[in-house]
Amino acid sequence: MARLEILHYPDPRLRTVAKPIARIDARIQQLAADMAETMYAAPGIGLAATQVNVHERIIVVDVSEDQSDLRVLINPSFEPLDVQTKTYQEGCLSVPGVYDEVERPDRILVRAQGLQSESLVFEADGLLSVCIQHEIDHLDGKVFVDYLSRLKQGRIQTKMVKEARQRATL
Ligand code: QAP
Ligand code: CO
Repeated sequence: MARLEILHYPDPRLRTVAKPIARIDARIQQLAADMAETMYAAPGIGLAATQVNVHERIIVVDVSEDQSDLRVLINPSFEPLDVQTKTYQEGCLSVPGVYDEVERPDRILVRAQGLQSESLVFEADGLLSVCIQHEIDHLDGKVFVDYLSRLKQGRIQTKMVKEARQRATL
């Protein structure tokens, strides 16, 4: 097990589109374990491989209160189940200290593979739905701040660059 380093916005590597995973082997199982450890240590409720600079389609999510509901989703996709949307206050381990509202479909159907290559198909709503959509966005090179106004994006970028400079000159 190992904790992985998390890329911070506006790192251009967060814009990489991740490749499908063809074979779920020991390497992917190790990656999933390391991603889960990294997410729990943060602590966070979701992490995409893109955020740890691995550009393959795998995410880990656990929206439970007590870290009891880990989901590892490989090659995940979703479709909205109705037109209803919901607005949530989102955050991101790649944009620490920044939270803002994003509107997304509420009820979704999720398809993915599990760690034993099994097919997973399930419905999600509420926080789990938001979190899965947020993490799939990462695999497509998107960050939640992309949904905010240009003005807010600019302010967030300035804040993040300033904080990165401060960390570098400690
Ligand atoms: C995505 O985000 C998410 O700013 C997962 O200082 C978040 O785990 C989906 C975190 C909210 C839906 C709603 C953020 C930790 C964790 C921070 C996270 C921070 C420390 C974010
Ligand atoms: Co994120």
